Amino acid sequence: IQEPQLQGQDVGMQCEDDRTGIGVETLKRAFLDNLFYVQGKFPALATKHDYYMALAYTVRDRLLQRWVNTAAIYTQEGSRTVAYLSAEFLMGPHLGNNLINLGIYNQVQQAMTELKLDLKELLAKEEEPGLGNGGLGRLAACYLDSLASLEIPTLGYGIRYEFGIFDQIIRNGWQVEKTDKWLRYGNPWEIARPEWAVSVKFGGRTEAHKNAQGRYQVRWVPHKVVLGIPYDTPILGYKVNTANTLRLWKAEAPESFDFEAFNRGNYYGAVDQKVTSENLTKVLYPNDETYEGKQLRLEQQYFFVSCALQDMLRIMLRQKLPLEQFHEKFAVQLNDTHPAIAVAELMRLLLDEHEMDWEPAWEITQKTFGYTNHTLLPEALEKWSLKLFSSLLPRHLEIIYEINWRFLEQVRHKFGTDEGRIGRLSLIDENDGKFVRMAHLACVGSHRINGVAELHSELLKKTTLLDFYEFFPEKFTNVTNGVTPRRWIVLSNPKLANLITSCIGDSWIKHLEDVQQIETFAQDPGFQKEWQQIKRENKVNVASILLDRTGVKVDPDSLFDIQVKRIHQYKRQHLNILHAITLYNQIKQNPNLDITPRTLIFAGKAAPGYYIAKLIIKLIDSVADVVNKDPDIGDRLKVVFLPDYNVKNSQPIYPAADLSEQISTAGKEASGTGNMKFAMNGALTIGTLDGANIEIRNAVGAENFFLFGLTTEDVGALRLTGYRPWEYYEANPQLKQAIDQIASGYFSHGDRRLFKPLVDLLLDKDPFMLMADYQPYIDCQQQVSQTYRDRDRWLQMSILNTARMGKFSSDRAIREYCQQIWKVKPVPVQLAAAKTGDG
Ligand code: AZC
Repeated sequence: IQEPQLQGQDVGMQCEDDRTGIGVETLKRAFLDNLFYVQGKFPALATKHDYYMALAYTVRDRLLQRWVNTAAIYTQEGSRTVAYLSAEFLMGPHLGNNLINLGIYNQVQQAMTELKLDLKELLAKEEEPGLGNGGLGRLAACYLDSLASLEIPTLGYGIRYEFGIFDQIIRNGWQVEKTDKWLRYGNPWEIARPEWAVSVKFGGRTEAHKNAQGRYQVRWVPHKVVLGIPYDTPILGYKVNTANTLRLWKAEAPESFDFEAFNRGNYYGAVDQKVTSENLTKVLYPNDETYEGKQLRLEQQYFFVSCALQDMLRIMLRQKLPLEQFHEKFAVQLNDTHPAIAVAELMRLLLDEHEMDWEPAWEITQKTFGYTNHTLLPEALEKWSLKLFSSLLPRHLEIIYEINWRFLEQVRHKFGTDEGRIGRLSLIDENDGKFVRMAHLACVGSHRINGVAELHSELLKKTTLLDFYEFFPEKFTNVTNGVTPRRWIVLSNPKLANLITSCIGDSWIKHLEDVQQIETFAQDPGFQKEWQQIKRENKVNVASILLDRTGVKVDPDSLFDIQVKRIHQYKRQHLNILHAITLYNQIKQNPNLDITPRTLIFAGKAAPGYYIAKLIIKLIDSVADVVNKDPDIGDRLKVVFLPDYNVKNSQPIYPAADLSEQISTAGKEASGTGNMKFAMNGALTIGTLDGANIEIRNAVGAENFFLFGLTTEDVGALRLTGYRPWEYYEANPQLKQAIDQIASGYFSHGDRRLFKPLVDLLLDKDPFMLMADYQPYIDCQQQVSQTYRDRDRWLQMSILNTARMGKFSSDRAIREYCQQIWKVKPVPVQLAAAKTGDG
């Protein structure tokens, strides 16, 4: 089928009508129209969900005008485009964000009020697409927002998991996982594009054949073929006309019904192929920073990467661009190693399907890719056994061998035959079985390699990727992470946003450096009072959420001390809980103790197979149970675990924090992004010199940051000289008491076995050095409590934190990617230009 050529004059609307207008009356009419014609309901029968859907479609109509125009301009201009490849996109609810970016939040709120509806209630109805685990997936979402806001042509490519990250419930203190059926009631934000489906091959074998010119080529004869169907979601930038595309792929069987099997009388067999094909994109693997060597996971990775690259080739052909210009048309970013197979797949497409020679194909490939590493944890380094790899991707293994052979030749040329070095650099790990090392493939196949904070990028060069750094130092760079102020301030903390805007105007929303201007108000009593009032209202809001979801009543005037993130030993939620136990014991020993009242709030999911992480949740819940019920303690200390942490539930949390817990073992947290969200919203940080904490502290000033603990060098040195955790335990009565209580069943109704694995780990190996950092942490927390009592001082510190966080906008990060890695420029979209076709 010939695709029609898009003409500028065919798209766009001439006048404000019900699909584009943004006046309150127009919005009301359009909303009721959608309720009737899309949901098939009239107000008397409509549910809250119907109203949500009607509003979502009303907003989507307004996005579509911009989306279609954006596509038209990119097509007309053949714009250089960023392709962000990520197995995870943790987008969060779309409606609120789209209202902000369209600049129609207030009008829509008024329209709903006039219709006797509450916009907040409708926003709450949206089921978020939880298509990611945590850090890396949420970063991808912030980056899409900034790319659109900066008018950079972008395609986000990923997987349309039918079930995203599990819903967490807490039963008797334990995490229980529930399937996330986010598509159950339909998804108004996506549009399926079956006309752009592609085929993806798996398994089978390769064979040589002669092409038309009599040249030998390789042909891949697969064992099975799966269809990839793209589902597109518009990603609108903030107050611009740019609406980019998030393109997620769903797997389907090429022929959903096997008539031969059916005619043989095998009805179930007839649908079998459909079922197995669709399993491919059924569920997101819920592991955060540990890879699982599962076949289905490799299938998912190859599936979406192949779909994405084939889609890019289709776009090139449609725009009549020669394939030799692939790297000029697309800058492809690999979000960690999950899409690293793209290096071999692009080679295969160019060599086998488009009959290019090796050298030009390899040059194009290397110029196309950039690779971002997100963790130094060894258990996250993906490697696939040769057996699995060759059975699933036989042609790719051949290509990887060839890449490896040529690469190691260059290594020999540069360093001579240093077999140790060659073994360490090889794409094939032969130490203990044979594996394909995906990080090595990504490094060799990319022209840039970056970490996500200064310390992390330095450590990559010194440790994990040292040999690669020595071989091609020019590839290495750093881009410190950032987060979008649209979702994480404007949408999450509207009161604070309004206060800032009333003082300095609203330029800060696009240029977060401008928020610095509020520094002049840091000591202004009137401004401080309003600042404090807003924080208190945000805390009252979270207090009511906590009461509603956990039954625990907390005092909004207490210090809100919050740690929200995935549960991981290196993030040390258990160090935080040791502080809780210490405070508890101090009050028990001295019932009249005048301490700063605190509310400790935890939230986060544990990987379902990560036993110690689940036990840490159980410990938090158990300590909470004892502390919260003890009449001696009263309002001086409360501990709460808020279930089911996700983007939606996190939005009210950051604005309500007084203290942000960023207490990972130094050298383990690549960057962190929650640390940024908290500080932007005026929380002070208690943290180690790890990840982006270091840069946050430099930005806000050491005097406005609570620092404690071992440095990365200390951790290394201590490990070398012999770390003996039990010595800290023996020498410190407070620490000993806390550990002994956990061990003796004080928090577990006398059950001594329950927490034994955790206690043994801490006293024996303590791989994350809690014992060494305990006393410095407790001392630092004491300082926090003291400072909190000086309200003016605290408020000033809080204001200065927000004021100095400009650097941590994802807009800054994306500008750096554009300059250092992608070499791509903005392409502004004018609605009028696309209409008349004269742009
Ligand atoms: C996370 C890092 O742990 C976190 O420090 C960082 O801020 C975030 O990425 C974004 O860069 N890593 C992951 O989510 N997952 C993996 C596999 O690293």
